[in-house]
Amino acid sequence: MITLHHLRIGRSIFTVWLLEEAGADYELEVYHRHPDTMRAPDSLKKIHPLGKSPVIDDDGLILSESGAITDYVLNKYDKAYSMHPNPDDVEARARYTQWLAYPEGSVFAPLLMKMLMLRSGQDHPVLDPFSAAEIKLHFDHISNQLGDQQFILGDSFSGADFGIAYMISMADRLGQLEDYPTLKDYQLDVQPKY
Ligand SMILES: N[C@@H](CCC(=O)N[C@@H](CS)C(=O)NCC(=O)O)C(=O)O
Repeated sequence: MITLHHLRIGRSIFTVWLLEEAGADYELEVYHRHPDTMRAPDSLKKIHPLGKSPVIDDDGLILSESGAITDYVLNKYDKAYSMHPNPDDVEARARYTQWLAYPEGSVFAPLLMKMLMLRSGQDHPVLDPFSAAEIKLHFDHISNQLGDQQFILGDSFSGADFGIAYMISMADRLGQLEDYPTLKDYQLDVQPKY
């Protein structure tokens, strides 16, 4: 059985959603952030040296990184390939992998910069314009990819939607979606209902 080491509040709620959609057999081990520093407790480092969440333990296989966890869980549970492309379809698989890696690999960093600047309550002459330009670049790109499709890779929901949904929800919380009404609608369409 999978144990999800789930830190509140953060991206591992999207891993809970993944496990639910995949019909996986799982349990939660819940952790809370330090109220002042907002960092994870040291006990998470006993599970994985980075001490970050999500981390899963599947009968001794310890796996971090939300995109890798999505890939693993769907390979294991989505045998009908309803939420991820069959590896025999090499091009579809490559496009899917690109959109699986993109949120954490490219979109998160400028959002984190923005979040830390808002938390500091100070403008920064270098980081502010850089993060604003990067956020615009990435959310224009996501918005163009989405177009009038319901999901990021077309008309059916896939593993790539979990990471994209997390970035869009974070951007919304940071007040960055005012120019992207379709991304606000996407959020309402794809968020978990439980
Ligand atoms: N790239 C990693 C990021 C993991 C990560 O930074 N998780 C945050 C929670 S949203 C965390 O554990 N932060 C606690 C800390 O750094 O102390 C992934 O995709 O899972």
